[in-house]
Amino acid sequence: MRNKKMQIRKLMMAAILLLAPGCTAAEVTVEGAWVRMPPPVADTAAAYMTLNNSGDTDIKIISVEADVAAKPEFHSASMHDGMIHMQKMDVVVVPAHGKIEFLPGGDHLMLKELNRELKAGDHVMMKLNTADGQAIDVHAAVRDMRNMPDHADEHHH
Ligand SMILES: [Cu+2]
Repeated sequence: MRNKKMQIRKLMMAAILLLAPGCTAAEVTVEGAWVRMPPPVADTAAAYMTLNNSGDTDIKIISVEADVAAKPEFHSASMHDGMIHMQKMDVVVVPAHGKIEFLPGGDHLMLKELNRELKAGDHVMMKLNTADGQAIDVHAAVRDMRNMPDHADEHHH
């Protein structure tokens, strides 16, 4: 009797799992997004965030939009001969059951052609468009890092 009950339960669980999909909810979640306050004259600012993918498939981000910049783009940063080289990433892959981190001193989202001045506490809205047609909203606050001690090791632009 007990076995039968278990079996029915298992069947019900399976049915629920089968009904659930087509699941349009984004599997990518955004963590700790922020924008570094640029100097007043700058027309670019760097944004940082961690993208987590809880899904079974890699998610490809193929374009970015931002309310404060005409040309947001992901950049990879690498060190050659003591100099940081940046390269535009046409596609950002968030690996299945993994994450990709954009952190100070490393890869970042560059907000190019800012359309207004950014001040500490301002909110920036970004949208990441995936190859499979999802849009991931990113909300980030602008932070003034000029007096932060941990930023001495940085040489961005
Ligand atoms: Cu850059």
